[in-house]
Amino acid sequence: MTIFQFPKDFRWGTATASYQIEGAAQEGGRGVSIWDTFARTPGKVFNGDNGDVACDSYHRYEEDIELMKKLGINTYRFSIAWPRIIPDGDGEINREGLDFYVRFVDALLEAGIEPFLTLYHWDLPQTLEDDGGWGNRRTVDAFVKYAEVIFKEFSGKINFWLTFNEPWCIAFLSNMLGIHAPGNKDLQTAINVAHGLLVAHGKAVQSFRRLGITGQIGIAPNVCWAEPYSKSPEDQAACDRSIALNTDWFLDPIYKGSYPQFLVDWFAEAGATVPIQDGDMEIISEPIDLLGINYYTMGINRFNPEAGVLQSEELNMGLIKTDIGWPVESRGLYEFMHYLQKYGNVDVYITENGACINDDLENGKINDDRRISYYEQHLAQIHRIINDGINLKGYMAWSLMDNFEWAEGYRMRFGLVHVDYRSLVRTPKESFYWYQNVIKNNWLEIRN
Ligand code: GCO
Repeated sequence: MTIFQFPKDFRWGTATASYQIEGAAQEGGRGVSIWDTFARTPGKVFNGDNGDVACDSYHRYEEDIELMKKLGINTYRFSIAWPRIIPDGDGEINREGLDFYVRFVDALLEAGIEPFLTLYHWDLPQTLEDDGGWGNRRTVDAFVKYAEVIFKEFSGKINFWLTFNEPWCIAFLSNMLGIHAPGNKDLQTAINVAHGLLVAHGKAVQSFRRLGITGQIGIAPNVCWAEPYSKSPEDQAACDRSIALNTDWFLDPIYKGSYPQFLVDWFAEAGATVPIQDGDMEIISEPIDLLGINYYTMGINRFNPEAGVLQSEELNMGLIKTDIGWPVESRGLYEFMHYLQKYGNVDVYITENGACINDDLENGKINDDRRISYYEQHLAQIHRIINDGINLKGYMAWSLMDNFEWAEGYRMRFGLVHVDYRSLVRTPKESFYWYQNVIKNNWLEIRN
């Protein structure tokens, strides 16, 4: 048996996102988001599922907070639905929507749980998308206005802020690969979206400073770690492109004030350019305080001219996979955290990490041992990373409960708590009790 002790002030948490758990889509004055529209478009989401009801957390948040208390987390990451705050994107403020989050944040604080707030986890007001979305500066300005409403309302209560969750997904998964809302399939559109959201991020951080808001602010990219299939320079270059498009494409502008040139050149070959306006890079590189990192899996990649715009093909290496098909490989997290040191030893929180394991209730229990094993491996790496002197300060498991898994609908379950989508009954899984124990001890015991 091996014991890994964690630092005294380590943050243990879970994460969720508004559209995935709230439901109540037509209540409280909420406007329509691009995910409402996308989910209603035939063929986009598995089984035609949508977030109209989801986990009904809009009504059941007190029950959810009871679960968090039982779990023992000291931090909870959640996101605010912009269409609840400004239903048509940049018009009137909807006090009813704001009040919902005031009640929620107060209840978290009352429970002794630190709220970790994400401003944008993908539910863009549809009106803004109709007018060109993130590629239009109107959306950028509307985001800053929305962010300022939230900053002012929650200053003094929130100490941890994130502007955007997974910029690669917002830009490329949603606008080049077409898998997420709004579902465009165009490289230039994706690059425009990426640039628009970076400018929005920078402007929001500038407002945060100007308004003297409490706490620290940053952004949460998702990591794609990739290792080359062979020693050939082509395979290594393919991996470099995959890694860089997820992280460097966003973090270089923020930390260095410029895009990674090798990718700019690569995209130029494909006929796409970044629509940089005067002053943009100064805005984007406004210093931030922390980074959120979302990590799930890694790939073994090779160069293949047929493999999309990056010509980087992920190979099936026969590794153990979670039920969504992602290889279980914690090593990529370790490697990536060292790679990240090129930006300096910045404060990092793992803002998402978890496994899709679709085990269901059997005799009133969910024996999700494969999820426990996934968490064990990743927490062991995190312990190693901290021991290497890297400023990794907290860990948020994805997710507190099963929820709407975007294009996969409800069939893919990532929760520590099982949700019966008919009755909306919540049942803690075995992994919940396992995590509860880790948090209580502040150490990880490896079974061997
Ligand atoms: C994400 C997503 C989550 C997903 C999770 C599992 O940020 O990718 O924030 O919403 O549910 O990653 O795919």
